[in-house]
Amino acid sequence: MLKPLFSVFLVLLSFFPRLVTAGEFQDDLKARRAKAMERLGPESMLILWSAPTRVYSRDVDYEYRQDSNLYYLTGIDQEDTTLVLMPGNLTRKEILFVKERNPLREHWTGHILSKEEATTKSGVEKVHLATEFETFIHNILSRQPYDLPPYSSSPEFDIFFKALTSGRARLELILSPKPGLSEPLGPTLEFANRVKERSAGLTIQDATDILRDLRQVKTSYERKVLERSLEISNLAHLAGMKAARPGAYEYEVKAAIEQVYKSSGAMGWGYPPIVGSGPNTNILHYEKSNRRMEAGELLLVDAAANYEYLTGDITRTYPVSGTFSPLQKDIYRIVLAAQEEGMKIAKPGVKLSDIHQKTVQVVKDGLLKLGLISDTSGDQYRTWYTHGACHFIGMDVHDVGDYDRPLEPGMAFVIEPGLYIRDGALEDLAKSPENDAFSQKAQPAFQKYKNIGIRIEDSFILTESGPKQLSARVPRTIEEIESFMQAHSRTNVNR
Ligand SMILES: [Mn+2]
Repeated sequence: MLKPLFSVFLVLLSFFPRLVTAGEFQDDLKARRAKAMERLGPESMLILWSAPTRVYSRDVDYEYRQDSNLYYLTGIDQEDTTLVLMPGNLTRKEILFVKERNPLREHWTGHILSKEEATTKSGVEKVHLATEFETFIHNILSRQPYDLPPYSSSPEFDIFFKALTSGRARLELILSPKPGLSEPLGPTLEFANRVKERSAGLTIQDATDILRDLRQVKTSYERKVLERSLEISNLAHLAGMKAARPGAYEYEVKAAIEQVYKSSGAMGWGYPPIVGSGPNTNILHYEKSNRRMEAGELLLVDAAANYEYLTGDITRTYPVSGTFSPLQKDIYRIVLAAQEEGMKIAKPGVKLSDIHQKTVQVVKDGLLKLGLISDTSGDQYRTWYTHGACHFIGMDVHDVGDYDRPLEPGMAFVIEPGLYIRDGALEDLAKSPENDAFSQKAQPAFQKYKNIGIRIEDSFILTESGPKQLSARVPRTIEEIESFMQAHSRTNVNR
């Protein structure tokens, strides 16, 4: 009886892509570029480059990952792509440069977009070959039209050219984050410097904030894709929980998670899955996943898929044997309460730092009761609560966003308090009489709770009617987790 039902579910899932049509994505890309151009103004030119390919070893590359900003404005995930926006132009406001098709190269490494295909994908009408970019820039900066008939008197580029003449023109590039003084400049800064030396009348500006501000508020198209991305991540977490059991290796859980990503049409992970058992629950970005988990231990899993360039962020910590020990429950309850209090205040007008502060209050009270801190007025809690509770999510798991900007509908973020009773934390405290006293006082509680690391993380999108928890399908409370783990333990014959 279950089988037909399951196939109905699969059929329903396969309908999903039709909810998000190709045309809808292009319309959204056009709207994003229009908004970017509004911010840029008519006297500026924005140039965005694609991400480089990266060598894994010898002649094998890593899987290609497009630059988030370029993908945000073009939807093109091919290397050697450049987007130019010139909002002041009459018709050529958007210009794309793509690499040339090459049958032999395509025989080896796959299809290269034709100019027509690049237009279909991105909605950008004017497409040139990447090899033309140098001439294009040279022409524009010398106030020579490009791609117009010879001796044409078209005013196509007039606004930008006049701005160049009068010294008001701006070249907008992504110049952040800036490299350190002894680090190489990187291609964008080098380009900026070359332009500066050759072209007067042009101010070079950092467009980072323009893209940041746009990406911070998700479009309705992005909201749909992000929801789908998190649906996949939810299923992946459930699969991971089913694979966890005493005697299993961390990588078995990791494999179960990634299997769901790949078989659901996601590109893969949005960040490498963190699957840490026992003492490894205390390693924030643990990547090895080669330890065998033992009965009675906790497993911390922080994982989410990259689906169509949108990534959520979910963490669950659960007992591999199916039941929390009383000591594990003590810590778990604090983290859960902190998260729930944080969730209560996640509303428009609030800042992510307010939510973090709310979690800090709850954590301080809880730690004091367990004897892990002796004073709630200072920073003792930071010994065990070592990171912030909130960050934005989106194209990047720690997405761009202005943290001083109050929350508004369309913003997506996580709430992820965590407590890590890790070896060495008390010894690491700066030497002072106060810290020595604290360390001494906390020692018995530390011995009791040591090696317990717990983080609970959920992804949210703020909608017009309040926050929507996109990871709600993954068991989160002690009761939910225990009943799920027990229902799916290996001893259950119906598994
Ligand atoms: Mn996170």
